[in-house]
Amino acid sequence: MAITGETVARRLTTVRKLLVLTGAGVSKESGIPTFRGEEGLWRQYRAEELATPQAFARNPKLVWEWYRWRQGIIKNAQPNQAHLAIAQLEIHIQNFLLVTQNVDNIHYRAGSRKLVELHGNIFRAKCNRCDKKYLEPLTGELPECACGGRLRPDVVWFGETLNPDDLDRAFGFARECDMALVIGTSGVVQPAATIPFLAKQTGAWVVEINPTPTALTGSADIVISQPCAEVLPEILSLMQNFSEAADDAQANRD
Ligand code: BJW
Ligand code: ZN
Repeated sequence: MAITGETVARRLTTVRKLLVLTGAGVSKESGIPTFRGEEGLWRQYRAEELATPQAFARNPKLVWEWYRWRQGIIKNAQPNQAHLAIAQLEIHIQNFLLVTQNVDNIHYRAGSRKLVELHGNIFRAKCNRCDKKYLEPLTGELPECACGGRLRPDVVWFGETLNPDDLDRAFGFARECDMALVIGTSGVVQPAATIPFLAKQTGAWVVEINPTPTALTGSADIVISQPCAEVLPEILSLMQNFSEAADDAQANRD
């Protein structure tokens, strides 16, 4: 593996507080389409045209149809090596937080528990009148709440605010961490896109893993331009080797 991966692995053996921020690219190798670029299109629509309260008010059937289509893909997908490696990092590094923009629940399925889902979860719904939460599967093309209100996916659409507790937790951790791994996000959607810059401003070492350059690329301390499901398992195994070597050296001194 390239020298950059080794450098990241060495840093991970001494990290005090690690933040991992993920986006759609982390689930790409599980077969789940990302949002932007050609492959982000669903029929002729772009995500920005469907993931809004206005789109839901105008055509709730169309929006539900898009979410049902995505739910189907996600249900049949499996966690990939990147999800699994991130779950392992949580086990090895005590002071850890995973902040994901993904709504696919796959980090959880891979074992991650110290997890903030900034944009919600596609397998939950909520009432647009009384805010009651429901778990999928729901019946009917246009599911309704017991109160008569309309149910909608429990995700954060453009123009809507994020859960303030989740955002505080993510921003607070970003300000305190000494290393941030930013994986598979184009970094165009706010406020999530601010997180790596907050970490950087307060002195953290920022690593980007993304085959395509983003607005963060120029500011990151290390950029690994490869698919994350290839790179992360290698970094994890190098990190474990370095830790074991350090433990052995310590044991020899004792
Ligand atoms: C790989 C890979 C591999 C591929 N390995 N990498 C300040 C300035 C300007 C605008 C705003 C602003 N503040 C707020 C706004 C408005 C708006 C916004 O940011 N707009 C911008 C687009 C300009 N933000 C909001 O409205 C947010 N709310 C808010 O701020 O409230 C307060 C407020 C309201 C109104 C006005 C002002 C303030 C809410 C944002 C909610 C975003 N929701 C969505 C949908 C969620 C539900 C669903 O899933 O349907 O979240 S949009 C969509 O984008 C989804 C994603 O989580 C999010 C981010 O996308 P992500 O993950 O980065 O995916 P991609 O596809 O963009 O990128 C994939 C990357 O992976 C690429 O870079 C690839 O190269 C890479 N990749 N394979 C590693 N194998
Ligand atoms: Zn209701």
